[in-house]
Amino acid sequence: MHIFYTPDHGRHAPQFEFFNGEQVPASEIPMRLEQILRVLRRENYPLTPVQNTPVSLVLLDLLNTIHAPEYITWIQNIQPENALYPSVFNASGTVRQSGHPSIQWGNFCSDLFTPLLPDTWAAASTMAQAVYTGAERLRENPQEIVVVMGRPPGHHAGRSQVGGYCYLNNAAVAAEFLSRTGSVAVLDVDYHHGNGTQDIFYDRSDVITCSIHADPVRKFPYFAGFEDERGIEAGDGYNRNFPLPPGVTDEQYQPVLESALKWIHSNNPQYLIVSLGVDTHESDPIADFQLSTAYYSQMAQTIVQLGIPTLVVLEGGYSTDVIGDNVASFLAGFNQR
Ligand code: OKP
Ligand code: ZN
Repeated sequence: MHIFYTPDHGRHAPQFEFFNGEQVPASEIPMRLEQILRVLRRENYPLTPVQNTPVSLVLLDLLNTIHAPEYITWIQNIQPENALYPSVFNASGTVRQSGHPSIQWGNFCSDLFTPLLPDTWAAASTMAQAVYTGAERLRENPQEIVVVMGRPPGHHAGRSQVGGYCYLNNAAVAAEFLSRTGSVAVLDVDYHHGNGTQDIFYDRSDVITCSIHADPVRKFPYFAGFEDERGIEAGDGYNRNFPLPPGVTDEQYQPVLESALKWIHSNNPQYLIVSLGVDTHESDPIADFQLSTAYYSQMAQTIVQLGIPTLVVLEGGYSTDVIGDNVASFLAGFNQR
């Protein structure tokens, strides 16, 4: 196993978010990764830092492929002095360059949970760089499980619409890169539907996408993640969603995971990317599944049985008391050091 992490993640530290007009404390905070790293160090996992450096040309090319280039150019150049929230959401579907640069956040950001802070680009591009580094590592060492622990997360960042604490789709960076060598499957086990990843690969068959999550009829991202979303054009038949009711237990989750993996296996991908969110845990403050810490080992054991070269990327998980134990339980399921 090889674990990369982003030591500079703390530069992105949102203070609050808005839910239904109310200001509430932010959930996607530096303490999440600090707790994970504390537990992994305690368990003597070797950890490789990926430092913040100017974004590499290869990463920029990958980002411009998976996201609208207008978005990447804008987020790279805007230098907000304070937390930037959209004032007007552009729902027209057409990016408009006119107006004050800060107003243009409304072209891309879809909610009030995802402020753009002065150092958001630094942190988000470093996480994307770490995931790209992990994907390269996996391509050279396919027998090794490669893990990237960093933040902010990415699976809600779509081609040109971002949100849900996500700015750059880290898993999609890896999927796009690896798809140039062989076909890729993305399995998203975060509590929330991976709508950004689905969006980016919706019309493609060389990257198949599959998400197990809370039914969007009651939970974020609300407008995507339904069972009947199967892909379009060349991607028709290459996306699967498994929406679930509240209160899902280990015993109820396991057969759903097996169905998802059976579908992935039937497509014979050369690489597997796991979008790992541990907000499915029973103690998560913003979610309502009932998975136990011990179950994450079983989840990983079930995934590893596929025998596909695997990259694990951190997404959500908001119970800072147990997030480290949950991630460590998952990694222990691979039986690799
Ligand atoms: C990001 B990831 C509660 C509302 C928060 C946004 C959830 C974003 C989840 N204050 N809704 O998938 O874990
Ligand atoms: Zn989540």
